[in-house]
Formats: sequence, structure tokens, C-alpha cells
Amino acid sequence: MIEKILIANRGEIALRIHRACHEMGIQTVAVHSTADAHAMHVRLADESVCIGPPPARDSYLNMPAILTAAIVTNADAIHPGYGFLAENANFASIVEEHGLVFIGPRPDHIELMGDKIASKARMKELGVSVVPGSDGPVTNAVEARRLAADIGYPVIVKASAGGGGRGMQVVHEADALEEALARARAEAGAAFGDDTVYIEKYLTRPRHIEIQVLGDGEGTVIHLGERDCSLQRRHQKIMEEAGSPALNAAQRTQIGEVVCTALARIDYRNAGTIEFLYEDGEFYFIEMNTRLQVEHPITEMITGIDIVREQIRLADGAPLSLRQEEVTFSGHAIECRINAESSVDFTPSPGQVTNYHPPGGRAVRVDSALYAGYTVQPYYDSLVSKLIVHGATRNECLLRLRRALEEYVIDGIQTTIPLHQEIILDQNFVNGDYDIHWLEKFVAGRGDR
Ligand code: MV4
Repeated sequence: MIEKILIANRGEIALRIHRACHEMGIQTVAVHSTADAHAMHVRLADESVCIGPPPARDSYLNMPAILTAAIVTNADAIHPGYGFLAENANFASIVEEHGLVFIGPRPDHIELMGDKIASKARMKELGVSVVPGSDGPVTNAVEARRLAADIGYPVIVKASAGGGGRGMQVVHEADALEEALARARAEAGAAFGDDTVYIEKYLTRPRHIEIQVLGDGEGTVIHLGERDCSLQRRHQKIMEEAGSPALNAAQRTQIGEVVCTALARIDYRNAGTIEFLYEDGEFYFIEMNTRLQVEHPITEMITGIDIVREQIRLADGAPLSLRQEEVTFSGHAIECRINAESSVDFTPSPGQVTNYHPPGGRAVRVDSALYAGYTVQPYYDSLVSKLIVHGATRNECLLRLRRALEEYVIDGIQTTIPLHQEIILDQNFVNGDYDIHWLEKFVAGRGDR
């Protein structure tokens, strides 16, 4: 039985996990850097351990310090949250080797999905459609030219160790291919210590649609529907919706079944998200994330399922608490990521929050570790709050979101609240008519305020 969990993270996600634990009667251990001694996640936890100085590599990425903290506090399990060590297969193995439960997928599945070429090949074998491309590493320019001519330009060169948009090159014509290949290789080598690259057909105006799954590790996998994460800037998601304005219930069921069948065949365990590009009615697998995601609350809002609770139950050997037929989708949910940044030029805005008043009322959820007097640190990512709103329809959700954004007071620092207020007034956004490039154009096209 899991009775005490060490939460190897900080900020809003550490609070989110703490809340699930306490509702389940599980004790929590917070870990923190010296910069986070006064953080909300430390205050709420039953116990806390300082694991190092401010830089993440010395604290939240410090495996020996985190394992030691788990052992000395007698924790039974470690929840990694997202980011930091969440998708480090080596960390998951070491946790298990120490007799602790890793609340997440099997280390071999984390490793498989971290290798973008291998994961794509495996998903294709398992019957999931993938973007047409090299189906393996591309090693020389002659081979690349033949392949690109075959699939047709534009093509994209991606790093196998990449993901999340790092080390990609779009190529529009044969004459630019050799140089792009060399550049992608060099960038991948420098960034990941692995210069393996592959080629895909470049989709020019897709949406980014991802499917949330839960697996019991014994061949049962259920899906909790999709999230549309197309609203992003420089590969950072800004706003997410569940469901996607582009899909209907039948399409949701169909892609959900494809994904569950595939992951059931590998006995996938715990929570995961399968990312697709969606264009002209077709889904193309690109990557799988083997972690709890930032935007998981919108799925919770439309399904009523507590994903973190399910993660903990599954890690403790319990069965899934519901069957696919029992998963129902109700209404619409939107998450706004509120960053401590200028909403004009996105420069970071750390500093002290002088006044704090989060919105409330019906169907409004705020996941945040902020409080009046808290100082936003410059060392970590700038996400300071997630405003999540539900409505019976997308329109009701948008009206409630407008009201909630109006109510939200965060003084002392700049935030991206004004950006969200502008986005939700845009007619294309209101119509759900956008792709992965829409927000960048919106940001570039608005006047300075
Ligand atoms: C693509 C693509 C178009 N065609 N692959 C960027 C992040 C990484 N996960 C994959 N990415 C893309 N892969 C093909 N074949 C366009 C992107 C892409 C993107 C994808 C999802 C969300 C935002 C994006 C922004 C720019 C490019």
C-alpha cells in the first residue's frame, strides 16, 4: 500500500499532486531548492526536504538528493510531475531498484517513446497512422534526396532524440536539402549528444490534437478523449481545449480506439498522451508523452475523472476505476496558461506578487501555487497559474472564461492574462478556426497596447 509519496517537483503541479494524495489519505513529502524554501508546495506538504541550490540541475534534477530524501522520509513512491525527471527512463529504473514505486510508465516504455524514430516505427507496427517519411534514420544526402523526391516537398528534418520542436528543419526544395540535413544533424548533436535525424512530409497547416490514455500495465487501456493544443507560440502551448473544435464524437471514438488497441498490445502502464498532427480529416502520429501533462485538467473537467488519483491507484496495483464504456464526455473545457511574462513581448517578469485574487464561481478551476507576498523565481519556467473553465457548450465556456479572466488579479508582476483576453475576442478563435501557426500570426499582427 502506498501511504507516503515524495513529489519530485515544484509549483502548481506539486500542489495538484499533493491534493490528490491528501484526498486519498496519503502523506506527502515535498522537495525544494533553497530558492523555493517559502513556496506553497513546501508549506502544504506533510514533510519537506531541501535538495540543493536554485539551478534545477543541482536540485529538481539531482537524482541522488531526491532518492535520499525519499529514503530518509520513508516514502513508498515518487511522483515526478511533468518536466524535470518525469521522462527520464534511468531515473524511473533507479527509483524501482531502490524498492520505491515510480508513479508513471515502465522505464522501457519511457525509453522507447523518447526515441522518436523507434516510437514512430513501433506505433506504425501497432496500426497507428504516422506521417509519411523515412521510417528510420537518414544518413546521407543521396538517400535523403531520393526520399524527399518520393514523398514530395516540403519535407521536415527532425532529430530522433528531439521532440517538442527542438532541432527541426523545414525544407521547401531539393537544392536546400543537403544543407538542412547537415544543420539538423549538427544541432541535434550539440543539443542531445545524438545526431540521428529522420525525414517526414511537412504538413503545412495541421492542428495539434492529443489523446489522453490510462493503462493498467496488463493489457487494458482506456482513453479520455482529445485535447486541441494548436494554440502555441515557439512550441510553448498557451491555451488548450477539450474537446477539439475540429472533431465530432464519432471521430473521437475512432481515434481513441486506434490508440487504445495499440497501447494495450504493449501493456502500457499509467498515464500517457499520444500526439497527432491533424489535417484534412486525417490523424498522423508524431510523438508520445509518457507523463502527466500540464493541460490534464481540461480532460478532468469534461470526464469528471481525477487523472492523478488514477495514476496513484494504478501505481499501487489497483485496476482502472472505470471501463471505456463508463467514460462520458460532458461539455467543453479550456485552459489558459498564465505565465509571469509580458503579454506584449513575452520577456520574463519574475518578482513579488503584491496582491492576489483568483477568480471563482461555478465551473472555474485555478491550479496555481501563487499567494500574495510570494516571489516568482527567475530560475524555473514562467508558468504561474492555470485557469481552467468548463461550460455545457463551447460558447458557454468562452463566456465564463471572459468573466474569469476579468476577475483575476495578479499584481506586482506582468502576466499573460491580457493576451488571453485578446485571443478570446478574435473571430477565428471564437469559430474554432485555427491551426498550429494561428497564434504566432495573431501575436505578430496585433497592435502594441
Ligand atoms: C511537424 C510539423 C509539420 N509536419 N511534422 C513541432 C513540435 C514537434 N512535436 C513536432 N512539430 C511539428 N512537426 C510534420 N511532419 C509541424 C510541427 C510543428 C508544431 C507541431 C505541434 C504544435 C506546434 C507546432 C509548431 C510548429 C511546428
